[in-house]
Amino acid sequence: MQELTDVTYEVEAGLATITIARPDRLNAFRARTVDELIACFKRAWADPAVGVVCLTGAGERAFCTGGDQKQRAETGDYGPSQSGLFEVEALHRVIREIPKPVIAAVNGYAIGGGHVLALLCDLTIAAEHARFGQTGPRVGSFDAGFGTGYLARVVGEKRAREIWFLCRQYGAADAERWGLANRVVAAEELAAEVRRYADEILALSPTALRFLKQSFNAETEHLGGNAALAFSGLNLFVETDEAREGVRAFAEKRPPDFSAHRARVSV
Ligand code: S0N
Repeated sequence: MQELTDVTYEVEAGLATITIARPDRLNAFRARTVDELIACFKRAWADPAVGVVCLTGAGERAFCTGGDQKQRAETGDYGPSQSGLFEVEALHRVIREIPKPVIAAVNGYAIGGGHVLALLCDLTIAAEHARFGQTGPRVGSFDAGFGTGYLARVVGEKRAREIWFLCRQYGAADAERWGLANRVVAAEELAAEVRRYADEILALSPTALRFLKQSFNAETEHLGGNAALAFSGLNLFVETDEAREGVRAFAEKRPPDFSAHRARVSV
């Protein structure tokens, strides 16, 4: 595995913890971050000493705030990657496909693509100050694969549509009530609660857990096809003036003005 710069990886007593370590950008991911996350998930998959994986963010402010908008404003993309591709779709797949339970420890903002990462984890434990939400329609992006279809499975259609159509933020209590979080704890209790969940899981049959995870996944596997379509659409959309207005507005710390682009959906 290449040297880790954006992510840390540690294993303790059966629990692998993968931490996005870019706190100065509220743990937003660039292409390299995504490569490293995939490599860490595969390492946890292959390690017989690991039975549970925890995904979290460094510091106290953020789990992950999605794609790195500053990088995007600077270079028009998410920076270099090993393959030349921005492998977010592959990251989504490996979180689903690793045959070991994945726990999101949401220690602050889970926003945009970061919200989708938390959503895709098997279980979510949130700190009381966690904030959940999507921002794509404000910043010129969308995740119309698992980010819509699986979200609707988890929270229901009306709530999923509200999350995407209003781009609001929701607190941990709402997230627990809506089924986005299994449990909410005080920030200082988050790591201990993840450890307790992991220890209970580690006492169980890994083969039974593998079959169960694959069975749960089978019910929503068709959404992978939607995801492929959605990312194809997104790759085209991000080249438009409409999407660029979202990127520019974030960089300039002002609200976006999409009014000139309404004609596109009025045909
Ligand atoms: C998280 C928010 C709400 C926090 O607000 P708050 O508390 O007021 O803090 P800030 O002062 O705003 O933030 C502190 C510093 O952190 C930087 N920062 C925050 N988020 C990001 C980010 N995502 N990228 C880069 N930097 C970030 C701030 O700029 C600030 O820095 P300084 O102090 O220098 O000003 C608020 O920060 C917020 O709304 N953040 C943006 C969230 C967001 O819109 N994320 C992106 C959403 N879209 C995606 O994730 C999609 C990407 C994707 O999945 C994709 C996949 C495949 C192909 C293409 C794409 C694509 O979209 O292009």
